[in-house]
Amino acid sequence: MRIFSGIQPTGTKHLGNYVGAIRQYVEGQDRGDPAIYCIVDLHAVTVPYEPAQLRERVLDTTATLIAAGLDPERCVLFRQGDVTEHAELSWLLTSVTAVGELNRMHQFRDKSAAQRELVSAGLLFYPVLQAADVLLYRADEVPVGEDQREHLELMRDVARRFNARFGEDILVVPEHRIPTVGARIMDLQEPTRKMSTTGGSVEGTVYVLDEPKAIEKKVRRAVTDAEDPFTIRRDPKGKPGVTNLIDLTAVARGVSPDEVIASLEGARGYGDLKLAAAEAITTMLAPVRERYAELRADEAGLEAILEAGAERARALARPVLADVREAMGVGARAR
Ligand code: AQP
Repeated sequence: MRIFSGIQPTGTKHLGNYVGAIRQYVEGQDRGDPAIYCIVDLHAVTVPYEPAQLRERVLDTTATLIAAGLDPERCVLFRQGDVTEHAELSWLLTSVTAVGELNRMHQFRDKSAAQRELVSAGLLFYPVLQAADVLLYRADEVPVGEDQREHLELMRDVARRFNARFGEDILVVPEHRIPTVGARIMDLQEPTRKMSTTGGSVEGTVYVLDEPKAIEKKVRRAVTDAEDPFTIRRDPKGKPGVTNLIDLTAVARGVSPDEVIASLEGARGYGDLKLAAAEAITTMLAPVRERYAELRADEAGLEAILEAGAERARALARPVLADVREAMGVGARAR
C-alpha cells in the first residue's frame, strides 16, 4: 500500500490540518510502503507570498510534522521543490485535463474571488500539480480532509483519462482516505465554515502551536447555539458549533462522539462541553508544541532530513516519469 499526501508550508498549521491530515500521516507511516509526505512549496507560490519567508515556512512545517510524530526513518518526508519531476509530470498531465473542470473547482472559485491583484494561472492549475504529486508515486491512498474530496476526484479522472489515452496501468488511480470523525473541522467563531489558514477568523482558529491558555480562551468563546433547554447532541446542520466541539473532543480523546456525549450526561450547560473540549485539545497538542521548539532550532538538521527525503523521493519518481514520457512519445526514446 503506497501512501502519499502533501501539505502547504503556509504559516502555522491549525487544528483542522492536524486532525484532517497530520494525524492520518502519523498513523499511515507504518502502513505505507512507503508513506510519502511532501511539503508543497510549489503550490504555495500560486497566491501572493514573500519569497524570503517561504523557506522559513517550509522548515516550520517540517518541524511541526516531526513534532507531531512523523519519523523520517519510517516515511519519506521531503520538499516538493527539490524533486523537479513533480513540475514536469504536472505539465504532461495538462494534456489530459479539461480546463472546464479546473474552472469548476470550489477552491479555485473561492481563492480566485479573494485575489485583489492577480488571479494566477497557477491557482487554476493547482489541482493538476496536486494530481502529479500523487500519480508520480503510483500512490494507492491519499490521506486528506473533506475539503480535498473534489480535487481527489479530478485526480482520479486525470489518471483514468491518461491510461485510456496512453496505455492501461501506467498510472494508478488513487483512493482518498478521509477521517470518519473530524473530516471537516469548523471555525470556532463561524461553525458553518471550515477552519482555514486564509479564510477564517483568528479567534475561531486553534493553531497546533498555540499555548494552552490561548486554546482555552478560543474554545471558551466558541459559538454554540441558543437552544432552550440546551442539548448536547450531534446535528451538523442545526447545531454546527456544538457538533464541532463534540467531534473535536472525540478526536482528541480518541473515542467516539457518542462516548463524549455520554460522558457529558450531567452537564449544566455548553460551558461543560467547552471545558471538556479545551482540556482534550490542550492535552493532545501540548507535546507537539513542546517538541517543536527544539526541532525548529536545528535548521541544518531539518534541511538534512528534507534532502535525504528528496533523494528517496527522486528514486521512486524517476521510473514512473520515464514510463509516462515513453508512453507519450516525449523526449528521446528510452534505451
Ligand atoms: N478544517 C479542516 N478540517 C479537516 N481537514 C482540513 N484540512 C484543511 N482544513 C481542514 C486538511 O489539511 C491538509 C493540508 O491542507 P493544505 O495543504 O491546503 O494547507 P493549508 O493551506 O494550511 O490548509 P487550509 O486551511 O485548507 O488553507 P485554506 O483554507 O487557506 O485553503 C489537507 O489534507 C486538508 O484537507
